[in-house]
Amino acid sequence: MRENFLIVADKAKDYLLKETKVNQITEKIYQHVCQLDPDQKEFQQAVYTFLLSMDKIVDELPEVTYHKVIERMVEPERVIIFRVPWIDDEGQLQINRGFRVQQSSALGPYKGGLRLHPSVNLSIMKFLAFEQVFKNSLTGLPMGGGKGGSDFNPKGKSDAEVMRFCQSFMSELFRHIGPDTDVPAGDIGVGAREVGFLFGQYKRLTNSFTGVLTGKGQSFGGSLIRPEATGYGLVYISNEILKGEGKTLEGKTCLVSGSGNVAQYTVEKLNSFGAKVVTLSDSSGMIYDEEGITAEKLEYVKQLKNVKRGRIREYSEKYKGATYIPRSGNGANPLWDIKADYAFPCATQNEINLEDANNLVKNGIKLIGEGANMPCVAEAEKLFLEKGVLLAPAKAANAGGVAVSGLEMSQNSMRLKWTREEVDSKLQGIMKGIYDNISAAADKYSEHNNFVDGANIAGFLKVADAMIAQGYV
Ligand code: NDP
Ligand code: 2IT
Repeated sequence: MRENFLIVADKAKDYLLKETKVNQITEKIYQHVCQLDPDQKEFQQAVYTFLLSMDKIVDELPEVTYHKVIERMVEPERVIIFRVPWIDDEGQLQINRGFRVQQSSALGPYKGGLRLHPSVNLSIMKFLAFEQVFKNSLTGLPMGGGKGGSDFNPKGKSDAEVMRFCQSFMSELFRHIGPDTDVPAGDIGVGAREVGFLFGQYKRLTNSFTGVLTGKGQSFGGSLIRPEATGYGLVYISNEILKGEGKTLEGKTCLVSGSGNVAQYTVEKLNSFGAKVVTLSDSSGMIYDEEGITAEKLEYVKQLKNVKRGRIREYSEKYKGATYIPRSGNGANPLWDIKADYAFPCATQNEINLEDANNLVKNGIKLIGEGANMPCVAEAEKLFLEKGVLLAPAKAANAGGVAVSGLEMSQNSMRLKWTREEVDSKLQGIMKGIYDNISAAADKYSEHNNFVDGANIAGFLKVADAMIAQGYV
């Protein structure tokens, strides 16, 4: 039954199943998930990889409590699906589907981003909400987990169209969220512009100015460092992991994929640690700049992507030393076949398949820092762990974004604003805390440096204890 999820990379089936010890308790939970929602492949994959870590502890846990809790965790507390009608610039009526998956309120209000991308469906929403619960747990801040979004495609839409969409989306969502209930933020396709439009509409509908969204503009309650937080946090925790092995970022060559929020600030922070980033990408293709993406070039990328909303191809027209390779099909991605020390996938789920992972290993990669959520297929993660590649899993590695969202909530509740230095130093402390926590859990329950198990187990235990204390709800 567990092979179900292997639709993602069918040919790796034998490889994966060969050595995986299947535990009867988690196998039953996985079977149930697959039977309930056989078409939700991304959600099944997220549950599958989580359960592999649970296998390490499940036999030691008292059945009536923790096992039942795992069964409950894979079921969202609430799922809201709604229609989003809007009118385009030509006056045509348009319709999209909106989602909010309120996965867990065990540790605090539901918390997690909104994604606007044509690929959005219930499976993707559920996988993201599921991951968010354990990520938020690892931050140490009082946040539950959720995720939302729509299959609306922001590409090629005018500001006015995006605004009308966001207002319509919030006209339904507002009744399900609130500063003490559910606090959305950005994700793919949702940045400062969209959060602003959503916030404005929430304010009109409720006649209240509250911290109901994070990632807001600086003039109306947004936290300093929130735009930077995911990328910065990714580099901070990667640096901690490398330090643990006596390695550094200084002078090292890095691969970064994507060119949006997470990718941009990952490059910025890698540069400040003295590393050299040689790639970026978008859904159309990738650029390879052997000289490195300097601060000046990065500024160009920010303008290109955030203001002009252009394509990464234009980078190679501006900087002649760079090569552009258009994306072709679903095979190996040439980006992951460039020789480098460290790799930071920062675009989207399953962007590293087994072929890519083999290329990375063949070229001697030393660390994978997951900026995106679930960027590696399960077999790729397994290969990295087996080959001794340091793997910073998304739940820990990209938690800096939601951590600073949590700090934005605190600032909003206190009605004050911390300085850049204050927020950055808290972010560094949180990322160091996550590293300490997941490496201790890895040593205790799994193997040294298995941060995948470390993150899943440390994240899980806190949520489980809270659920048990609250009557298994
Ligand atoms: P953005 O929308 O700012 O950027 C996304 C980037 O990834 C773009 O370059 C986009 O290319 C590319 N991309 C998106 N979808 C695909 C796809 N299906 N195939 C190839 N490329 C794709 O999003 P973020 O930077 O915010 O998010 C990137 C990842 O990081 C996501 O996995 C997100 O869940 C995760 N994340 C984000 C956080 C945040 O605070 N924003 C926090 C934690 C995790 P194109 O322009 O062509 O669409
Ligand atoms: O995946 C994520 O952690 C995010 N998109 C950020 C969520 C948040 O609430 O800041």
